[in-house]
Amino acid sequence: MLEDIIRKRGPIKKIGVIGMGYVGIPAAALFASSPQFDTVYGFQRDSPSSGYKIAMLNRGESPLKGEEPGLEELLQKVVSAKKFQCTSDFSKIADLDAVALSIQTPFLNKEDLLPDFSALREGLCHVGQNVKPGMLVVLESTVTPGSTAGFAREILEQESGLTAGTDFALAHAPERVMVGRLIRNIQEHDRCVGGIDAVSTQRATELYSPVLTLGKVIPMTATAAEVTKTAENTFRDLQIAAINELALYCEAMGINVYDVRTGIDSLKGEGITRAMLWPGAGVGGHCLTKDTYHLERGVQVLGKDLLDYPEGEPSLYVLARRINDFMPTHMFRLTRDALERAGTPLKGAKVALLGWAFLANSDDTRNTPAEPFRDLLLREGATVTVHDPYVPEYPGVPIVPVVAEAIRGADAIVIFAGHSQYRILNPKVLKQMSAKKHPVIVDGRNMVDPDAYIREGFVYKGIGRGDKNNHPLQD
Ligand code: SAJ
Repeated sequence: MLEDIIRKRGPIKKIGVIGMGYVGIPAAALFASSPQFDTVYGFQRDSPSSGYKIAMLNRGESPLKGEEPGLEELLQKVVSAKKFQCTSDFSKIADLDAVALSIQTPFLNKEDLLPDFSALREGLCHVGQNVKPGMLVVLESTVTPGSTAGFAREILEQESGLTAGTDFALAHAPERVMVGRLIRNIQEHDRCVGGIDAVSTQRATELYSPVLTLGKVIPMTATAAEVTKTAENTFRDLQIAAINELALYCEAMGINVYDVRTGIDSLKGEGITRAMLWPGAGVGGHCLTKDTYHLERGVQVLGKDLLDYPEGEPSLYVLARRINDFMPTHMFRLTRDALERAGTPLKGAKVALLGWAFLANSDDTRNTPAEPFRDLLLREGATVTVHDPYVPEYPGVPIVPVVAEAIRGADAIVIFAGHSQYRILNPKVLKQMSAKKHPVIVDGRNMVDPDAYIREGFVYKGIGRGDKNNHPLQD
């Protein structure tokens, strides 16, 4: 019995984390800093693209970009205490009590939205070749519901000849990291821990409890944990789509969506909530753009022929994705209509695109909604100058670091990311820089005061600003 084998093995002391990235490094550092555990190995393929991380980590240095409060000190501490070391020797897995796989699962391409599990499968093979009776294997990567008890279990059993749930424990414990708060999020967020059976859930709870400070373990099945992770992002995407649709309605009805948002949000009280998020130029990033499709595939595989749903109706969640992905097109149409009002042909128009990152005050450009917007403009023969103070470069897209370079001579200025500095741009100065009689300003993130720009002779358009989008032109 697995329970007996685990009892004989005793408490978890030696841990492995596979995949030294945004998820694996803080996880390994926190495991290593816990007095309950003796040794942590960070496993990293010695590949040309990321093998350099091994030496860095063994010097206690973080290979991650950007500020991560507390991470470097933690790494220095656990490396000098010889509680953590990074290696590409996967055979060391054989001496461990528990192994967590935190390997990225990107989409193969934007079209068919199928996940690329190849790196995860490779990691699972390494574990399968070294797993021993009584060990715990945990998947931290975001996977399609059904994967842990499905292909992950199959690979582990095929490679080892052992049986999950009988010889070794298997669970899913999805990560909830956020760049800039990697350590804090692991310690303070609750952690869903889902085993393929109760013994696996219990063993995985032993692994995660010691690193939680404010957070607590929420036990469930592996599949429920997979659905939790994908659905929590699906729901956020849905909430954003709901307010994006309301913004489009308000534009059509000539009212200000932000007044309506304030009105709706004012309804408070016990059990009364309206999670009002913010309308905008679009939804980017690595989570919300993918997790809906993981959930959809999960229900198609696991719920095949069992799902009862209104005939012929599309998934609400996929529709939400389509609405959010429509917002860059809407931004293009706002820009096109405004240039028309200014009497400037779209072809040859000079457009300043402010904010390439997908998130305000961030350098993260993954799946940025600014890209489809720029493509639409280029296709119509406009020229686009991209400004972003946080993003130094992006393949195939020149980015200027000084906003004046983008604004000079611009026919249209379009705010795509909510970077704070765009809130304090001076319309008088922008008007002079643009040297146009009626320059266009399109506000994708509710950053500017419409009247301040309209007074200077701008043609103003804003997401959700039906009350201002057809203002009279000031000469
Ligand atoms: N966005 C809106 N309106 C909003 C909120 C966001 O248009 O009201 C847009 C943003 O501009 C961005 C995209 O959506 O383009 C995603 O923004 P996000 O705030 O959701 O940031 P992410 O993609 O980094 O989401 C992460 C997720 N965290 C994890 O997966 C661990 C998500 O679950 C968190 O809820 C989110 O951070 C967060 O709350 O910060």
